[in-house]
Amino acid sequence: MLPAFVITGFLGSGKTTLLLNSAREHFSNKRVAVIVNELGEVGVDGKVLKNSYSEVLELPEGCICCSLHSEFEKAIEEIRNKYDPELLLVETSGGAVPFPVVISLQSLGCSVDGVICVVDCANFKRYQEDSTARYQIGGSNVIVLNKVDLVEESKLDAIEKEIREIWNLYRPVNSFTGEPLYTKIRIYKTVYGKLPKEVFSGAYTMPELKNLPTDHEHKHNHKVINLIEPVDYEELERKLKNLPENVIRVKGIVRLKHYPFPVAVNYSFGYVDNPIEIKDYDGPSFLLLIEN
Ligand SMILES: Nc1nc2c(ncn2[C@@H]2O[C@H](COP(=O)(O)OP(=O)(O)O)[C@@H](O)[C@H]2O)c(=O)[nH]1
Ligand SMILES: [Mg+2]
Repeated sequence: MLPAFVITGFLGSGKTTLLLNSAREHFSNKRVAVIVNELGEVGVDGKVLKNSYSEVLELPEGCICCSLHSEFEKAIEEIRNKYDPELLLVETSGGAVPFPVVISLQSLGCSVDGVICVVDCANFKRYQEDSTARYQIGGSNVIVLNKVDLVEESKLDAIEKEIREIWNLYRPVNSFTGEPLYTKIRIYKTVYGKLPKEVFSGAYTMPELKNLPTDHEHKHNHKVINLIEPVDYEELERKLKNLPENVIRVKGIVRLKHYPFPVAVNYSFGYVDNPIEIKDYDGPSFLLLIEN
């Protein structure tokens, strides 16, 4: 069986960051394949991940938990035949719930050793009312409280308490036996997705799933802005910082004035990240805006 981990969590919570900062170093001697599913027509995370992982398969547009189900299964088969990985990491889109992904993986002979939900502590309030976010928490057995650098210590305890309550309520249960999918969770607090190796080395058992969420919606709109001319980075940063509240996330690959390489731009909930060079990118310059 091919061991697999599913990385779930809301838009901008830090899933790709976790794959870049944590998972890679723990498996430096293994053939690791990554499947990444992003909302939006053009993948950004895939390009960034290719800087660190040799085998990255992107599934842009649509969501692997619903509309892209068969494409996802095809992608797993393709990656296994072509690359014969020793480990598979799947980053789901921020709008996906993990259960159907777990089922697909299991039906294709992968052992799902962990479902890791990355929680954006700085924006926890904004999405705690969202059913997708609750199912993401309930369907996971490892919770990563990320971005703890942006919240006060006292608030973290309250977030952790609330996560445990949500997890208890939203765990899927086997409808025959009434047994919940997971009997315990582990909670880690971190910044930039840095996790100890133990997160990826435990074997987590997963009984057969019966109850799947039905009231899960995809509410985010997105639009793509194509940039014809190279842009001035400071001006771009200023514009990003002054976006209207309903724009919750901006990602893109942009050519800059006075800089030799295209860069990946990442903005979430008011924060602009340091741009990352994408040296071998020769596609168009664009920004993808995701709106609430
Ligand atoms: N301040 C802070 N920013 C973070 C942390 N983790 C991730 N980020 C930033 O949050 C943004 C979204 O991260 P990303 O990994 O792309 O999120 P994803 O959409 O879940 O894959 C990026 O700009 C990251 O650099 C953290 O612990 N603290
Ligand atoms: Mg991502």
